[in-house]
Amino acid sequence: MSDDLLVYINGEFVPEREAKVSVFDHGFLYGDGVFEGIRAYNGRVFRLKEHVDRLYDCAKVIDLQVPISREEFMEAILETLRRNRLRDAYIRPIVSRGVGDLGLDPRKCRKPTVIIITKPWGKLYGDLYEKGLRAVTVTVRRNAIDSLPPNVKSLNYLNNIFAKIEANAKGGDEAIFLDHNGYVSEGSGDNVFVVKNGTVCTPPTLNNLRGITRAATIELIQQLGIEFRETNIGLFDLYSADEIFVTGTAAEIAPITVIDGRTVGDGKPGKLTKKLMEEFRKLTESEGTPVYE
Ligand code: PXG
Repeated sequence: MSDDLLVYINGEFVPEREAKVSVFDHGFLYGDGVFEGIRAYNGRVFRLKEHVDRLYDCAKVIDLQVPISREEFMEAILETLRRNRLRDAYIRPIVSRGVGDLGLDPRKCRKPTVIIITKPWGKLYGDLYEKGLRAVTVTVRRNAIDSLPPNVKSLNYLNNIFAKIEANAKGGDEAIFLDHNGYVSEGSGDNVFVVKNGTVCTPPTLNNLRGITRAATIELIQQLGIEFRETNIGLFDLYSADEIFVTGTAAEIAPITVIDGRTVGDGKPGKLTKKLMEEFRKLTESEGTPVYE
């Protein structure tokens, strides 16, 4: 069934089996490109414009000109969902530098490659939304902000994969990065929040991805009248937190109940975390760009 799904490649819809890129594409050779992760809930795409805007911002930062307009990109995403008759889906837009030669020089790549993959999708962490995730901080530091800024959702995710490998080895469900100053940065594929004495805190976005779910969560926190602070977070704050949760398109809002072997709060998903999970579910059910109307 999944084999019949169509993938958008440079304006054409190609069956998954035949959806291929050149070995000379610099996205493949060097991780030279950018991507997004978007969700559709019940026939509506959540925060479509925000995701496409971030994709174009990231492309700009790596000096990559996306060959179609933002409007065309959004329409291509909707059309890919329609062709695949999907209502609940994970959407993966990719823009790579395109086909070049074996040299690094991006000027050799004449035309960026644009790909949109869509897949049926459920919950990333299964029953861990009730039980909570075990998180571990990792030795590998988040990419320095003055080398590959973590704000760029680039195709070069080795830093994140390093973190995931380490988390796997340590028996963690998710890795938490520190930056080179020892400040909490983010998870391998999500942003981090801590709750202490009723105040929700998350790091400013200089050392992490400007998560769309992070932004939506902050809106919910403020609408609910919960105290909120954007502030640097250290290991002390992490280990002494009443609640910890992560946010991401794939993860949604997921509670962390163990951090580096220490029990968070009473070891169950926290009260504010559960409230935000509930409100986030309502939000994804009530807004979004309609795919089929
Ligand atoms: N930080 C990083 C490093 C991410 O990759 C987020 C935060 C959350 O951002 P959004 O906008 O989604 O709220 C991400 C999201 C996965 C996976 O398998 C996750 C992401 C990308 C690819 C895969 O969990 N990114």
